[in-house]
Amino acid sequence: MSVIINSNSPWPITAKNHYSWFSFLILFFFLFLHGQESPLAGNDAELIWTAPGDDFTWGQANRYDIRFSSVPIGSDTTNWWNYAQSIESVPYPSPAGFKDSCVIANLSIDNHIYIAIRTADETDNWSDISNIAKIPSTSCIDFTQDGAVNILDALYLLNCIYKDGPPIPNGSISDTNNSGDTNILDALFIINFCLKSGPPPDCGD
Ligand SMILES: [Ca+2]
Ligand SMILES: [Ca+2]
Repeated sequence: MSVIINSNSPWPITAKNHYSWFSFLILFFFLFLHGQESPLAGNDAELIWTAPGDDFTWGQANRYDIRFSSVPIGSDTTNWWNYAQSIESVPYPSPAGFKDSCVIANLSIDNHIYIAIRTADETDNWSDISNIAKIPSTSCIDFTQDGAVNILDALYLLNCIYKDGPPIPNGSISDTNNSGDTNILDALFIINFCLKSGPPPDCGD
């Protein structure tokens, strides 16, 4: 029996910036024992969604197609999808209702990133496009200007505020938590964002 998948809308997908504690330990290993730059090459985002199943909310789908772009999706979703970049390492769909996830590595921090999923059954009946997950730009807190946001940026901010370190680069914001002043809480905001899935900074549109 041919089954049409309706996987585009039962559950929303979410995306969050993701850093593992392993990366955190590696980072400090380099930072304190070798005094080198962070080994993290860019921003990773963890995409989490609920498996839609083979027939709306039950069964098991056959495969996912996950794509992302820095271009807002607009009204022409087909055109957006056709020009969006595919993610190579996607998981095999779990039974309906279970959580699926994947990590998208080395995303640019200079733009908002938009991500969507389509799902197919065993006969390649493809669903419509899911809701759009949005990862905001975080370039305004990349104080080290290395194309990544991590704990080194928090340390840079602390060094600037309390140790007369290098100034905050043009285009960056030191009041990361938007409290009206700059202090250690702004460095903690960055750490919370990078390591504890805290809220992202507001770098504007
Ligand atoms: Ca940085
Ligand atoms: Ca602040």
